[in-house]
Amino acid sequence: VIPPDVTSRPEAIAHGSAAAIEEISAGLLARRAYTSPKYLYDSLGSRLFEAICELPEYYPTRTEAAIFERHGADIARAVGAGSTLIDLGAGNCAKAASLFPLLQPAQYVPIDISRDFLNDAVLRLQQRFPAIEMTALALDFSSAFALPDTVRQQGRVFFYPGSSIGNFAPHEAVAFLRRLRASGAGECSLLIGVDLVKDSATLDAAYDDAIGVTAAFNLNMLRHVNHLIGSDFDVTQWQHRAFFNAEESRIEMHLEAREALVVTWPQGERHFARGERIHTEDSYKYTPRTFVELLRDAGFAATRTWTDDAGWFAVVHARA
Ligand code: AVI
Repeated sequence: VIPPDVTSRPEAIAHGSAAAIEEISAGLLARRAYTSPKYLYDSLGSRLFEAICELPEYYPTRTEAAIFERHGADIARAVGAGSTLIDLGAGNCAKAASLFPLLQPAQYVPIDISRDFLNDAVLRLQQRFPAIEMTALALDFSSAFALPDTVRQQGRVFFYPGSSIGNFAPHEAVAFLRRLRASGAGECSLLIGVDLVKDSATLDAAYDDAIGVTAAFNLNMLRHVNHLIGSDFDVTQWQHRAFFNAEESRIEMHLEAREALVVTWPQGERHFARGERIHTEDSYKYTPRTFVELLRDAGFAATRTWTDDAGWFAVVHARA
């Protein structure tokens, strides 16, 4: 199966809106059907992703944490104390909060699309860390955004952990990082986690775990799409497929039809042959060199990279 044209995937569309319906329909009707990976994340999908992070096969979360544990002092020196830590996709803010004692930011700026979730998390965090000024921003940082004046200008550090950058195609990642640099308005830096190329058996297992949590995460997208566009996907007719595409240096996730079937929704219908797939996510894997090149392309230089002993994951600090 040839992957879909990822360049044509718009990323900044509100869920359930007419634009979302149009976007999902276009993907389902494309010659090689695809959906944007953002539709993996309804409330069940987000909880399934949290469960993925605890799986023995899914090494990125714990490997990144181990790098911060081991090289924390060095990373903190590179970032500098008294920074303005801008947390992209902060969620419950737990990852950044675990680094506060180490990084000692003067201001913490968590950004997430979910306002209620964010406000609750920040209220609790402010009580634990009263000395850190906190400014929560509910916005979609995947499209262009401007930081308000309440965000301090000096020492801005964009924090983007978890290798979420891997869910962008490389050219999209460059465009995204360039936009970040522009919204940093002047001197800023980036503290970012990135998953590295490794043997394909390890990669395949991380995205196709033995107890089927990742399969459930992928299949749940069909229920989310049913909810958003009124389609009649039957999840029992589909199976999870995930594999490393070495040529493209990415894990691909697909849903594959177990039998010939038809899916209908108010704006369209699509026949799927047995074995036909919907491409649901890419997760690009880099080498330290290819990732530093990508950062340079985006205007970030003077990088420092820390990895684990096995070279499975990297944390990179780069200056704009
Ligand atoms: C969020 N993102 C970094 C995950 C990844 O590894 O690409 C999403 C994921 N998809 C399947 N498992 C995890």
